[in-house]
Amino acid sequence: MRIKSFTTYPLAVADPPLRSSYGRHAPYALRTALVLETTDGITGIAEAHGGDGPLAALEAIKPMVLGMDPFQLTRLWDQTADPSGAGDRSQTWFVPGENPRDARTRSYAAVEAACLDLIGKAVNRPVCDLLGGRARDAAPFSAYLFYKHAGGGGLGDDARDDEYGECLTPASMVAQTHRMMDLYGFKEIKLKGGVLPPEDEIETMRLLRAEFGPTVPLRIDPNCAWSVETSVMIGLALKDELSGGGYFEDPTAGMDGMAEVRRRLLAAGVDTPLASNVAVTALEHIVPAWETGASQVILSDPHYWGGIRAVQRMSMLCDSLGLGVSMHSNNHLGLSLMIMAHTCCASPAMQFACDTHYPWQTEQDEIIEGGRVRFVDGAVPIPDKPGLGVSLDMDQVHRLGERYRSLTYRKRDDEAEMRLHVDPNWKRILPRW
Ligand code: GKR
Ligand code: MG
Repeated sequence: MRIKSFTTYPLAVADPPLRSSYGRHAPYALRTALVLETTDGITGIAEAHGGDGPLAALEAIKPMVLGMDPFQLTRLWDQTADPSGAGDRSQTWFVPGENPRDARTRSYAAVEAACLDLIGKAVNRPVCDLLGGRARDAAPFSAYLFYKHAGGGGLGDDARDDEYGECLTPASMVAQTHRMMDLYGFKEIKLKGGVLPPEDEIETMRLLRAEFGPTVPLRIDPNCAWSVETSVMIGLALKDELSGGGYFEDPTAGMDGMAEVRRRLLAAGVDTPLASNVAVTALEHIVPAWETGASQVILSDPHYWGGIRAVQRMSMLCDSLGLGVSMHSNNHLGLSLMIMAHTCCASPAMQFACDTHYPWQTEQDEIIEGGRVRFVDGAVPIPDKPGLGVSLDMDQVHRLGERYRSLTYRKRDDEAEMRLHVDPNWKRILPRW
């Protein structure tokens, strides 16, 4: 069995005007679908980061993939290695998917997922069962809350309904949470912070705890918007709200800043775990994060950490060091959701519910056949089907491709959206508070 074709499909997916310290989401998020076909006529599919940069990086490894035996993934990893090293893959300054230093791990990950999908189809087993067997049959996800402006995403005739409405106050965040929890059955909550002044975000977290109680773990992630001082102040203020299975994610930038926050919180008797998908984005960051105390929970991601098997390796390393493991997300469709679900089920140490942006996308933009993936009690069950368990609706893929080609932008730029709609002088400033 050899790979005889490699086809990429750029996609534009309607996305509401969500806010974070990066700025404001554009009306369409960018993704890429990859389809591999073997000489035996088996297809393997994957979803990856989008935009012209990640697309070109993926196309660049096509010559190495064509003619390849899909079982030889280890060799492909070596072949795609970047001789310049590029060890420092901190994402502090880049919106995820736009860090050129992740090009290798991102592109390899897409090919690996598509190869595992087609191998699963060849041997008639789900992907997570190919990787040593599953630790769980369904992958739990968390309610991923965002402050947002009014609007459901898309433009003009292609605009989506604004399912969650404007949410720029603590009280409206409670309403957003109720809706998302009711629709999906999530059991854990993550708030994307770094948007409103710290006192308003503290109030939001307090309202959430009062409303949902201590059995629903809470996390807050301001994407490094706070100084060490502010992070410590907020860590102290939210001591109770972040207890009981929650965590404090990337309050400040960099390994040193995170380690200092940890030291000061511990000295004040607060041992809330710090989590990161910014200071820690590669295997080589894990030991320093453990030694310095910069992170007690590491957020994996099968899209940019280097694939599903890389996440298995990183979660084993974390587990042996006594670190917790969770999973990061960016805007994505059902195909990525399935890659994330198989990854979670094949990684025993993943003890936190994974992040997902999936509730922010709609049926109209789904590219998998049969429509959106269904959640059961906040989790995605592994289907009793081979490979990733889903197939592509090519009409939808082409429709999202036409939309991609009609856009004036080809990369995620949340600052540009802020300047356009909110403040003509807006810049991402770290720390802002
Ligand atoms: O979608 O704006 C967003 C998020 O901020 C995303 O880009 C982050 O990568 O969710 C992410 C995170 O946990 O940092
Ligand atoms: Mg994060």
